[in-house]
Amino acid sequence: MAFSESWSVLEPDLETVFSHESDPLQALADARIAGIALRGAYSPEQCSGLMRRFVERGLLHDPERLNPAEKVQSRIDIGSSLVNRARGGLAVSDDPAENREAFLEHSAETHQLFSHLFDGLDNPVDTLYDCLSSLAVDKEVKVAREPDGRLYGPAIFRVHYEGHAYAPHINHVAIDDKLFQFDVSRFTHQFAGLICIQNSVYEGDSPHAVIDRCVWSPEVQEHLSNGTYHEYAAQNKIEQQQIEVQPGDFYLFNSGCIHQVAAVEGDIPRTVLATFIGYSEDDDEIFVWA
Ligand SMILES: O=C(O)CCC(=O)C(=O)O
Ligand SMILES: [Fe+2]
Repeated sequence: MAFSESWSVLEPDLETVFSHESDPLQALADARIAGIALRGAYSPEQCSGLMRRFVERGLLHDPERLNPAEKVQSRIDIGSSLVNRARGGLAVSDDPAENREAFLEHSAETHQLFSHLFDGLDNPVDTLYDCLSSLAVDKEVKVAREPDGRLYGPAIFRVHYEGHAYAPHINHVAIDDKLFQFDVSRFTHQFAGLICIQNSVYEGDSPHAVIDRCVWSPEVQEHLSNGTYHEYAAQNKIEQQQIEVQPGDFYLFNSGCIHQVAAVEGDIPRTVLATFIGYSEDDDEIFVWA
């Protein structure tokens, strides 16, 4: 995969994106562009409404009642996470088949939860899928599913508290996670598609995703594993693009490129609605999951 000279495009609206790129998702797959942002895809008022809803439903701590001495988790997830359930901290067993079953069961519960969680609000998951569909050329965007029709969780809310950071990493179900027992491992490329729900503004600043002009390779992996990636990036003058977003903005990047998010500071949790996206040039389906 080669980068062209034009490492750019974080554009405000669909028209501008398409005037630059006739097939924006292919441009992302080729890592010719850093990412795409569709500003104001979901309304900021609805974002605040969602945060209140999570507290009302007991899914998040009430920020008004938080006891500073009480240590909260550094991240709360609302939804199902494939990697966490199939391989990571929420795996139920050493047996991949059992983990697969547990993930698909949890995903069914997420579909059930999301069927009423947004009552009276705009459905942000629908908004995210609409954004993706509007960018897809001749491909159909759908919730990821196994050959027997069972659905993956459609998206996840990730609520990040003080101290939470993402060190430089990639997300790719085949290359990184080696989850070959799942149909999503068939896709060549993996993207991350998100809606910013709340920024953790602290002293006027908030952390945002930073995408490096660097696709995964075994050499890069060695630096990621050894903790020497920052030196490697500096030595090789790897360009970076910060995707600065406001509540309601949809953003999309190639998660096979090294990316990171700096640590949250202060009491306002950085909250996103997040998905992963499977994309192949020669596949007319685009699968979305979390
Ligand atoms: O929160 C973001 O903007 C990106 C987070 C991320 O890289 C991930 O969840 O893998
Ligand atoms: Fe990531």
